Amino acid sequence: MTDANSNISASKPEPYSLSVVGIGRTGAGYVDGLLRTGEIEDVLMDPRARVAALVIDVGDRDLQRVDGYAAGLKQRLEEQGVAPENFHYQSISLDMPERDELIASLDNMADGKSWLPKDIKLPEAGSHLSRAVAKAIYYKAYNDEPRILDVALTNFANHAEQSELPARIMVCFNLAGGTGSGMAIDLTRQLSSDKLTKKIPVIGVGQLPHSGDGDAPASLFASLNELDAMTKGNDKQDNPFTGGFFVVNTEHSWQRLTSYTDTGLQAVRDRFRQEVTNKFSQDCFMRFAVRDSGAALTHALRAADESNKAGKWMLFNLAKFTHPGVQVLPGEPLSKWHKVIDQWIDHLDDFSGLRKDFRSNHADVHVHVPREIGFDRIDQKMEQRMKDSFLTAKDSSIQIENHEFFDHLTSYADIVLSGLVSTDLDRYSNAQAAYNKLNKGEQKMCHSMAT
Ligand SMILES: Nc1nc2c(ncn2[C@@H]2O[C@H](COP(=O)(O)OP(=O)(O)OP(=O)(O)O)[C@@H](O)[C@H]2O)c(=O)[nH]1
Ligand SMILES: [Mg+2]
Repeated sequence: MTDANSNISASKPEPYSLSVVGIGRTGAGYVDGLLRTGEIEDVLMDPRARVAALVIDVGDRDLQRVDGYAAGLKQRLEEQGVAPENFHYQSISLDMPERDELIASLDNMADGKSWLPKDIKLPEAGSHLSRAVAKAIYYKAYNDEPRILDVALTNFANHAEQSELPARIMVCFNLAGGTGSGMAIDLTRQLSSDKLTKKIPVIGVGQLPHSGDGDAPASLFASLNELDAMTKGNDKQDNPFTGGFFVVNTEHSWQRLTSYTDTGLQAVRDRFRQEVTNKFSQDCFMRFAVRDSGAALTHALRAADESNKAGKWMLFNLAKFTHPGVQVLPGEPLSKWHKVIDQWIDHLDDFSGLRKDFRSNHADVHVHVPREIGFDRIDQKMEQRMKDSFLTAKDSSIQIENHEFFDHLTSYADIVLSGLVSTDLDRYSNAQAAYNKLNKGEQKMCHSMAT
Protein backbone atom coordinates (compact mmCIF):
# COMPACT_ATOMS: atom_id res chain seq x y z
CA MET A 1 0.00 0.00 0.00
CA THR A 2 1.40 3.39 -0.85
CA ASP A 3 1.05 6.42 1.34
CA ALA A 4 0.49 9.60 -0.63
CA ASN A 5 1.78 11.51 2.38
CA SER A 6 5.10 9.67 2.69
CA ASN A 7 7.06 12.51 1.12
CA ILE A 8 5.88 14.97 3.74
CA SER A 9 5.59 12.73 6.77
CA ALA A 10 9.28 13.09 7.71
CA SER A 11 8.73 16.65 8.90
CA LYS A 12 5.54 17.62 10.69
CA PRO A 13 3.28 19.36 8.16
CA GLU A 14 2.11 22.89 8.85
CA PRO A 15 -1.41 22.85 10.25
CA TYR A 16 -4.32 24.12 8.21
CA SER A 17 -6.45 27.05 9.21
CA LEU A 18 -9.84 25.36 8.83
CA SER A 19 -12.77 27.75 8.48
CA VAL A 20 -16.35 26.59 8.40
CA VAL A 21 -19.86 27.70 7.44
CA GLY A 22 -22.77 25.81 9.04
CA ILE A 23 -26.34 26.24 7.84
CA GLY A 24 -29.43 24.98 9.67
CA ARG A 25 -29.44 22.80 12.77
CA THR A 26 -27.05 20.18 11.38
CA GLY A 27 -24.68 22.79 9.93
CA ALA A 28 -24.47 24.51 13.30
CA GLY A 29 -23.67 21.12 14.84
CA TYR A 30 -20.59 20.75 12.61
CA VAL A 31 -19.34 24.23 13.52
CA ASP A 32 -19.85 23.35 17.18
CA GLY A 33 -17.93 20.10 16.53
CA LEU A 34 -14.96 21.97 15.03
CA LEU A 35 -14.83 24.49 17.85
CA ARG A 36 -14.86 21.65 20.38
CA THR A 37 -11.75 19.95 18.99
CA GLY A 38 -8.72 20.83 21.07
CA GLU A 39 -6.78 20.96 17.80
CA ILE A 40 -8.43 24.14 16.55
CA GLU A 41 -7.30 25.85 19.74
CA ASP A 42 -3.77 24.59 19.12
CA VAL A 43 -3.90 25.86 15.53
CA LEU A 44 -4.93 29.30 16.76
CA MET A 45 -1.90 29.46 19.07
CA ASP A 46 0.13 30.00 15.89
CA PRO A 47 -0.05 33.74 15.15
CA ARG A 48 -0.20 32.99 11.41
CA ALA A 49 -3.51 31.14 11.79
CA ARG A 50 -6.93 32.61 11.05
CA VAL A 51 -10.10 30.64 11.70
CA ALA A 52 -13.53 31.93 10.61
CA ALA A 53 -16.81 30.32 11.63
CA LEU A 54 -20.21 31.42 10.34
CA VAL A 55 -23.53 29.86 11.35
CA ILE A 56 -26.83 30.73 9.69
CA ASP A 57 -30.38 29.60 10.48
CA VAL A 58 -33.93 30.89 10.44
CA GLY A 59 -34.72 31.40 14.13
CA ASP A 60 -32.12 31.06 16.87
CA ARG A 61 -33.17 27.89 18.66
CA ASP A 62 -30.57 25.67 17.01
CA LEU A 63 -27.79 28.27 17.23
CA GLN A 64 -27.71 28.64 20.99
CA ARG A 65 -25.40 25.73 21.70
CA VAL A 66 -22.74 26.76 19.16
CA ASP A 67 -23.02 30.42 20.22
CA GLY A 68 -22.36 29.41 23.83
CA TYR A 69 -19.41 27.30 22.88
CA ALA A 70 -17.90 29.99 20.65
CA ALA A 71 -18.13 32.49 23.53
CA GLY A 72 -16.29 30.04 25.80
CA LEU A 73 -13.62 29.43 23.17
CA LYS A 74 -13.06 33.17 22.69
CA GLN A 75 -12.53 33.54 26.40
CA ARG A 76 -10.04 30.67 26.54
CA LEU A 77 -8.11 32.06 23.58
CA GLU A 78 -7.89 35.43 25.28
CA GLU A 79 -6.60 33.80 28.47
CA GLN A 80 -3.90 32.14 26.39
CA GLY A 81 -2.82 35.42 24.81
CA VAL A 82 -4.19 34.70 21.31
CA ALA A 83 -5.09 37.94 19.48
CA PRO A 84 -8.92 37.94 19.65
CA GLU A 85 -9.27 39.04 16.02
CA ASN A 86 -7.59 35.83 14.77
CA PHE A 87 -10.78 33.87 15.49
CA HIS A 88 -13.79 35.33 13.69
CA TYR A 89 -17.21 34.04 14.72
CA GLN A 90 -20.55 35.22 13.40
CA SER A 91 -23.94 33.77 14.15
CA ILE A 92 -26.89 34.89 12.03
CA SER A 93 -30.42 34.09 13.04
CA LEU A 94 -32.71 35.28 10.24
CA ASP A 95 -36.31 36.31 10.88
CA MET A 96 -39.15 34.73 8.96
CA PRO A 97 -40.13 37.56 6.59
CA GLU A 98 -43.69 38.66 5.83
CA ARG A 99 -44.90 36.83 2.74
CA ASP A 100 -45.52 39.90 0.60
CA GLU A 101 -42.14 41.40 1.46
CA LEU A 102 -40.42 38.15 0.59
CA ILE A 103 -42.17 37.90 -2.76
CA ALA A 104 -41.50 41.57 -3.56
CA SER A 105 -37.81 41.04 -2.83
CA LEU A 106 -37.68 38.02 -5.16
CA ASP A 107 -39.62 39.84 -7.87
CA ASN A 108 -37.11 42.63 -7.63
CA MET A 109 -34.23 40.21 -8.03
CA ALA A 110 -35.71 37.92 -10.68
CA ASP A 111 -37.44 40.49 -12.92
CA GLY A 112 -40.89 39.85 -11.57
CA LYS A 113 -40.48 36.08 -11.66
CA SER A 114 -40.53 35.03 -8.02
CA TRP A 115 -40.29 31.23 -7.76
CA LEU A 116 -42.73 31.21 -4.83
CA PRO A 117 -46.50 31.20 -5.39
CA LYS A 118 -48.11 34.51 -4.36
CA ASP A 119 -50.45 32.81 -1.88
CA ILE A 120 -47.79 30.69 -0.16
CA LYS A 121 -48.26 30.12 3.56
CA LEU A 122 -44.96 30.62 5.36
CA PRO A 123 -44.14 28.53 8.44
CA GLU A 124 -42.91 30.00 11.72
CA ALA A 125 -39.21 30.60 12.28
CA GLY A 126 -37.74 27.46 13.82
CA SER A 127 -39.97 24.94 12.04
CA HIS A 128 -39.04 23.00 8.90
CA LEU A 129 -38.87 25.07 5.69
CA SER A 130 -39.13 23.90 2.12
CA ARG A 131 -35.90 24.33 0.14
CA ALA A 132 -37.53 26.85 -2.20
CA VAL A 133 -38.56 29.05 0.76
CA ALA A 134 -35.10 28.74 2.35
CA LYS A 135 -33.49 29.86 -0.89
CA ALA A 136 -35.84 32.85 -1.05
CA ILE A 137 -35.02 33.87 2.53
CA TYR A 138 -31.34 33.53 1.71
CA TYR A 139 -31.61 35.91 -1.26
CA LYS A 140 -33.73 38.43 0.60
CA ALA A 141 -31.11 38.60 3.36
CA TYR A 142 -28.35 38.76 0.75
CA ASN A 143 -29.86 41.47 -1.48
CA ASP A 144 -31.98 43.70 0.75
CA GLU A 145 -30.42 46.37 2.95
CA PRO A 146 -28.53 45.95 5.24
CA ARG A 147 -27.41 43.02 3.02
CA ILE A 148 -26.67 40.97 6.09
CA LEU A 149 -25.55 37.77 4.30
CA ASP A 150 -23.56 39.62 1.63
CA VAL A 151 -21.60 41.40 4.36
CA ALA A 152 -21.23 38.24 6.47
CA LEU A 153 -19.85 36.22 3.54
CA THR A 154 -17.42 39.00 2.60
CA ASN A 155 -16.13 39.19 6.18
CA PHE A 156 -15.88 35.41 6.41
CA ALA A 157 -13.89 35.12 3.17
CA ASN A 158 -11.62 38.06 4.01
CA HIS A 159 -10.79 36.57 7.37
CA ALA A 160 -10.08 33.09 5.98
CA GLU A 161 -7.83 34.62 3.32
CA GLN A 162 -5.69 36.41 5.88
CA SER A 163 -4.32 33.09 7.10
CA GLU A 164 -0.61 32.71 6.50
CA LEU A 165 -0.96 28.98 7.07
CA PRO A 166 -2.53 26.86 4.33
CA ALA A 167 -6.30 27.23 4.54
CA ARG A 168 -9.45 25.20 3.92
CA ILE A 169 -13.12 26.04 4.07
CA MET A 170 -16.03 23.69 4.73
CA VAL A 171 -19.73 24.30 4.12
CA CYS A 172 -21.84 21.94 6.26
CA PHE A 173 -25.55 21.14 6.17
CA ASN A 174 -28.13 18.34 6.22
CA LEU A 175 -29.03 16.91 2.81
CA ALA A 176 -32.62 16.23 3.88
CA GLY A 177 -33.57 19.41 5.74
CA GLY A 178 -34.88 22.57 4.11
CA THR A 179 -32.88 25.47 5.49
CA GLY A 180 -29.39 24.00 5.17
CA SER A 181 -29.72 22.25 1.82
CA GLY A 182 -31.91 25.05 0.42
CA MET A 183 -29.33 27.75 1.11
CA ALA A 184 -26.06 25.84 0.74
CA ILE A 185 -25.92 25.70 -3.04
CA ASP A 186 -26.28 29.44 -3.64
CA LEU A 187 -24.16 30.37 -0.65
CA THR A 188 -21.28 28.16 -1.76
CA ARG A 189 -21.49 29.48 -5.30
CA GLN A 190 -21.30 33.08 -4.07
CA LEU A 191 -18.51 32.26 -1.65
CA SER A 192 -16.35 30.48 -4.26
CA SER A 193 -17.03 32.75 -7.22
CA ASP A 194 -17.58 36.23 -5.76
CA LYS A 195 -16.00 36.36 -2.35
CA LEU A 196 -12.81 34.30 -2.39
CA THR A 197 -9.93 35.84 -4.27
CA LYS A 198 -7.31 33.26 -3.28
CA LYS A 199 -7.35 29.58 -4.14
CA ILE A 200 -8.72 28.19 -0.89
CA PRO A 201 -10.46 24.85 -1.43
CA VAL A 202 -14.14 24.82 -0.45
CA ILE A 203 -15.26 21.39 0.75
CA GLY A 204 -18.95 20.48 0.96
CA VAL A 205 -20.18 18.34 3.89
CA GLY A 206 -23.72 17.00 3.49
CA GLN A 207 -25.15 14.80 6.23
CA LEU A 208 -27.60 12.06 5.25
CA PRO A 209 -30.71 11.40 7.30
CA HIS A 210 -30.86 8.03 9.09
CA SER A 211 -33.77 5.67 9.62
CA GLY A 212 -34.66 7.35 12.94
CA ASP A 213 -35.53 10.48 10.91
CA GLY A 214 -38.37 8.56 9.23
CA ASP A 215 -38.83 7.87 5.52
CA ALA A 216 -36.46 9.59 3.11
CA PRO A 217 -38.10 12.93 2.26
CA ALA A 218 -38.77 14.13 -1.30
CA SER A 219 -36.46 17.11 -0.73
CA LEU A 220 -33.55 14.68 -0.34
CA PHE A 221 -34.09 13.54 -3.92
CA ALA A 222 -34.04 17.14 -5.15
CA SER A 223 -30.98 18.14 -3.14
CA LEU A 224 -28.97 15.06 -4.20
CA ASN A 225 -29.78 15.67 -7.85
CA GLU A 226 -28.89 19.33 -7.70
CA LEU A 227 -25.59 18.63 -5.94
CA ASP A 228 -24.81 15.85 -8.37
CA ALA A 229 -25.34 18.13 -11.36
CA MET A 230 -23.32 20.87 -9.75
CA THR A 231 -20.29 18.86 -8.68
CA LYS A 232 -19.85 17.54 -12.24
CA GLY A 233 -18.92 21.04 -13.43
CA ASN A 234 -15.30 21.73 -14.26
CA ASP A 235 -14.68 25.35 -13.26
CA LYS A 236 -15.58 26.98 -9.98
CA GLN A 237 -18.52 28.81 -11.54
CA ASP A 238 -20.14 25.43 -12.25
CA ASN A 239 -18.73 23.56 -9.28
CA PRO A 240 -18.14 25.78 -6.28
CA PHE A 241 -17.13 22.78 -4.13
CA THR A 242 -13.58 23.20 -5.33
CA GLY A 243 -12.15 20.98 -2.57
CA GLY A 244 -14.56 18.04 -3.02
CA PHE A 245 -17.80 16.87 -1.47
CA PHE A 246 -18.36 14.57 1.52
CA VAL A 247 -21.59 12.73 2.22
CA VAL A 248 -21.75 11.80 5.92
CA ASN A 249 -23.58 8.59 6.78
CA THR A 250 -24.94 8.38 10.33
CA GLU A 251 -26.99 5.17 9.99
CA HIS A 252 -24.45 2.82 11.59
CA SER A 253 -24.16 5.09 14.59
CA TRP A 254 -27.94 5.37 14.90
CA GLN A 255 -28.37 1.59 14.73
CA ARG A 256 -25.61 0.96 17.26
CA LEU A 257 -27.26 3.32 19.73
CA THR A 258 -30.83 2.14 19.25
CA SER A 259 -30.29 -1.64 19.16
CA TYR A 260 -30.43 -3.18 22.61
CA THR A 261 -31.83 -0.06 24.31
CA ASP A 262 -35.58 0.11 24.80
CA THR A 263 -36.28 1.55 28.24
CA GLY A 264 -38.22 4.77 28.83
CA LEU A 265 -40.75 6.61 26.69
CA GLN A 266 -40.32 5.99 22.95
CA ALA A 267 -40.61 9.67 21.91
CA VAL A 268 -38.22 10.95 24.58
CA ARG A 269 -35.81 8.10 23.87
CA ASP A 270 -35.81 8.81 20.15
CA ARG A 271 -35.20 12.53 20.55
CA PHE A 272 -32.29 11.86 22.87
CA ARG A 273 -30.85 9.22 20.53
CA GLN A 274 -31.18 11.60 17.57
CA GLU A 275 -29.18 14.23 19.39
CA VAL A 276 -26.52 11.78 20.52
CA THR A 277 -26.18 10.28 17.02
CA ASN A 278 -25.94 13.64 15.29
CA LYS A 279 -23.52 15.15 17.77
CA PHE A 280 -21.29 12.09 17.79
CA SER A 281 -21.15 12.02 13.98
CA GLN A 282 -20.43 15.73 13.69
CA ASP A 283 -17.76 15.68 16.39
CA CYS A 284 -16.07 12.61 14.84
CA PHE A 285 -16.08 14.19 11.39
CA MET A 286 -14.43 17.35 12.67
CA ARG A 287 -11.86 15.40 14.73
CA PHE A 288 -11.00 13.61 11.48
CA ALA A 289 -10.84 16.95 9.60
CA VAL A 290 -8.21 18.40 11.97
CA ARG A 291 -6.33 15.19 12.84
CA ASP A 292 -2.54 15.34 12.49
CA SER A 293 -2.57 18.99 11.45
CA GLY A 294 -5.08 18.17 8.70
CA ALA A 295 -2.95 15.34 7.21
CA ALA A 296 -5.67 12.68 7.54
CA LEU A 297 -8.04 14.85 5.51
CA THR A 298 -5.28 15.68 3.00
CA HIS A 299 -4.70 11.96 2.50
CA ALA A 300 -8.36 11.22 1.89
CA LEU A 301 -8.72 14.15 -0.53
CA ARG A 302 -5.63 13.13 -2.52
CA ALA A 303 -6.73 9.52 -2.68
CA ALA A 304 -10.12 10.63 -4.01
CA ASP A 305 -8.46 12.87 -6.58
CA GLU A 306 -6.07 10.23 -7.80
CA SER A 307 -8.40 7.30 -7.94
CA ASN A 308 -11.54 8.85 -9.36
CA LYS A 309 -12.91 10.92 -12.12
CA ALA A 310 -13.56 14.51 -11.10
CA GLY A 311 -16.86 15.39 -9.58
CA LYS A 312 -17.50 12.21 -7.67
CA TRP A 313 -18.18 12.43 -3.94
CA MET A 314 -16.58 10.88 -0.90
CA LEU A 315 -18.53 8.95 1.70
CA PHE A 316 -17.62 9.54 5.32
CA ASN A 317 -19.11 6.55 7.07
CA LEU A 318 -19.08 6.73 10.81
CA ALA A 319 -19.25 3.13 11.96
CA LYS A 320 -19.79 2.74 15.67
CA PHE A 321 -19.00 -0.63 17.27
CA THR A 322 -19.53 -0.10 21.00
CA HIS A 323 -21.49 2.51 22.90
CA PRO A 324 -21.17 3.12 26.66
CA GLY A 325 -23.33 0.73 28.67
CA VAL A 326 -25.01 -0.92 25.67
CA GLN A 327 -24.75 -4.69 25.04
CA VAL A 328 -21.42 -5.10 26.85
CA LEU A 329 -20.40 -3.66 30.19
CA PRO A 330 -17.17 -2.70 31.93
CA GLY A 331 -15.61 -5.69 33.68
CA GLU A 332 -17.04 -8.25 31.24
CA PRO A 333 -14.42 -10.52 29.61
CA LEU A 334 -12.44 -9.20 26.65
CA SER A 335 -13.84 -12.02 24.50
CA LYS A 336 -17.34 -10.53 24.86
CA TRP A 337 -16.09 -7.10 23.78
CA HIS A 338 -14.48 -8.67 20.72
CA LYS A 339 -17.63 -10.59 19.89
CA VAL A 340 -19.71 -7.41 19.98
CA ILE A 341 -17.17 -5.45 17.93
CA ASP A 342 -16.99 -8.27 15.35
CA GLN A 343 -20.77 -8.29 15.10
CA TRP A 344 -20.87 -4.56 14.39
CA ILE A 345 -18.02 -4.71 11.88
CA ASP A 346 -20.13 -7.30 10.08
CA HIS A 347 -23.00 -4.79 10.07
CA LEU A 348 -20.93 -2.41 7.91
CA ASP A 349 -22.69 -3.93 4.95
CA ASP A 350 -26.16 -3.26 6.31
CA PHE A 351 -25.73 0.32 7.50
CA SER A 352 -23.22 1.94 5.12
CA GLY A 353 -25.89 4.02 3.36
CA LEU A 354 -24.64 2.55 0.06
CA ARG A 355 -26.26 0.24 -2.45
CA LYS A 356 -24.86 -3.26 -2.31
CA ASP A 357 -23.29 -3.03 -5.77
CA PHE A 358 -21.19 0.06 -5.01
CA ARG A 359 -17.41 -0.47 -5.13
CA SER A 360 -14.59 2.00 -4.57
CA ASN A 361 -10.92 1.63 -5.34
CA HIS A 362 -9.66 3.23 -2.16
CA ALA A 363 -10.57 3.34 1.50
CA ASP A 364 -9.04 5.32 4.35
CA VAL A 365 -9.99 3.79 7.69
CA HIS A 366 -9.31 5.30 11.11
CA VAL A 367 -9.98 2.79 13.86
CA HIS A 368 -10.57 4.22 17.35
CA VAL A 369 -10.61 1.74 20.23
CA PRO A 370 -9.62 1.74 23.90
CA ARG A 371 -6.11 0.44 24.61
CA GLU A 372 -7.40 -2.70 26.44
CA ILE A 373 -9.14 -3.99 23.30
CA GLY A 374 -6.05 -3.84 21.06
CA PHE A 375 -5.87 -3.18 17.33
CA ASP A 376 -4.57 -6.27 15.50
CA ARG A 377 -7.70 -8.35 15.45
CA ILE A 378 -9.98 -5.42 14.61
CA ASP A 379 -7.68 -4.21 11.82
CA GLN A 380 -7.63 -7.65 10.21
CA LYS A 381 -11.38 -7.99 10.33
CA MET A 382 -11.91 -4.46 9.05
CA GLU A 383 -9.58 -5.02 6.12
CA GLN A 384 -11.34 -8.25 5.17
CA ARG A 385 -14.80 -6.67 5.46
CA MET A 386 -13.76 -3.65 3.39
CA LYS A 387 -12.32 -5.88 0.66
CA ASP A 388 -15.33 -8.18 0.63
CA SER A 389 -18.00 -5.49 0.57
CA PHE A 390 -16.72 -2.11 -0.58
CA LEU A 391 -13.52 -2.34 -2.63
CA THR A 392 -12.98 -3.41 -6.21
CA ALA A 393 -11.40 -6.84 -6.56
CA LYS A 394 -8.56 -5.44 -8.65
CA ASP A 395 -6.30 -2.43 -8.14
CA SER A 396 -7.81 -1.22 -4.92
CA SER A 397 -5.97 0.00 -1.86
CA ILE A 398 -6.78 0.52 1.79
CA GLN A 399 -5.04 2.47 4.51
CA ILE A 400 -5.88 1.66 8.11
CA GLU A 401 -4.71 3.89 10.95
CA ASN A 402 -5.14 3.20 14.65
CA HIS A 403 -6.00 5.66 17.36
CA GLU A 404 -6.47 5.03 21.05
CA PHE A 405 -9.84 6.35 22.17
CA PHE A 406 -9.98 8.16 25.51
CA ASP A 407 -13.42 6.81 26.52
CA HIS A 408 -12.94 3.16 27.48
CA LEU A 409 -16.43 2.09 26.47
CA THR A 410 -16.54 3.49 22.95
CA SER A 411 -15.05 2.13 19.76
CA TYR A 412 -15.69 3.24 16.19
CA ALA A 413 -14.15 3.73 12.76
CA ASP A 414 -14.15 6.66 10.38
CA ILE A 415 -14.26 5.20 6.89
CA VAL A 416 -13.73 7.33 3.80
CA LEU A 417 -14.59 5.82 0.43
CA SER A 418 -14.27 7.73 -2.82
CA GLY A 419 -15.98 7.58 -6.21
CA LEU A 420 -19.58 8.04 -5.20
CA VAL A 421 -22.57 9.52 -7.06
CA SER A 422 -26.07 10.20 -5.73
CA THR A 423 -27.57 7.00 -7.13
CA ASP A 424 -25.06 4.89 -5.16
CA LEU A 425 -26.87 5.93 -1.97
CA ASP A 426 -29.47 3.42 -0.77
CA ARG A 427 -31.91 6.21 0.23
CA TYR A 428 -31.91 7.72 -3.25
CA SER A 429 -34.68 5.55 -4.67
CA ASN A 430 -36.94 5.97 -1.62
CA ALA A 431 -36.50 9.74 -1.81
CA GLN A 432 -37.31 9.56 -5.51
CA ALA A 433 -40.49 7.59 -4.78
CA ALA A 434 -41.54 10.24 -2.22
CA TYR A 435 -40.85 12.96 -4.79
CA ASN A 436 -42.84 11.21 -7.50
CA LYS A 437 -45.91 11.13 -5.26
CA LEU A 438 -46.02 14.95 -5.11
CA ASN A 439 -47.84 17.17 -7.57
CA LYS A 440 -45.87 19.61 -9.73
CA GLY A 441 -46.37 22.55 -7.34
CA GLU A 442 -45.20 20.52 -4.35
CA GLN A 443 -42.21 19.23 -6.30
CA LYS A 444 -41.18 22.78 -7.14
CA MET A 445 -41.01 23.63 -3.43
CA CYS A 446 -38.42 20.85 -2.96
CA HIS A 447 -35.96 22.58 -5.26
CA SER A 448 -33.37 25.22 -4.70
CA MET A 449 -32.26 25.33 -8.34
CA ALA A 450 -34.38 26.08 -11.38
CA THR A 451 -35.63 22.82 -12.90
N1 LIG B 1 -37.55 17.43 4.56
C1 LIG B 1 -38.01 17.26 5.80
N2 LIG B 1 -37.16 16.80 6.72
C2 LIG B 1 -37.59 16.64 7.99
C3 LIG B 1 -38.92 16.98 8.35
N3 LIG B 1 -39.04 16.74 9.66
C4 LIG B 1 -37.85 16.27 10.10
N4 LIG B 1 -36.96 16.18 9.11
C5 LIG B 1 -35.63 15.65 9.30
O1 LIG B 1 -34.86 16.71 9.88
C6 LIG B 1 -33.51 16.64 9.49
C7 LIG B 1 -33.14 17.91 8.85
O2 LIG B 1 -31.92 18.35 9.28
P1 LIG B 1 -31.78 19.79 9.96
O3 LIG B 1 -30.33 20.08 10.03
O4 LIG B 1 -32.58 19.83 11.19
O5 LIG B 1 -32.45 20.71 8.84
P2 LIG B 1 -32.26 22.23 8.57
O6 LIG B 1 -31.17 22.47 7.62
O7 LIG B 1 -32.21 22.98 9.88
O8 LIG B 1 -33.59 22.61 7.78
P3 LIG B 1 -35.13 22.64 8.26
O9 LIG B 1 -35.68 21.30 7.85
O10 LIG B 1 -35.70 23.76 7.44
O11 LIG B 1 -35.15 22.92 9.73
C8 LIG B 1 -33.40 15.51 8.53
O12 LIG B 1 -32.86 14.40 9.19
C9 LIG B 1 -34.82 15.26 8.08
O13 LIG B 1 -35.01 13.89 7.79
C10 LIG B 1 -39.80 17.47 7.34
O14 LIG B 1 -40.96 17.77 7.57
N5 LIG B 1 -39.31 17.57 6.09
MG1 LIG C 1 -33.75 23.76 11.01
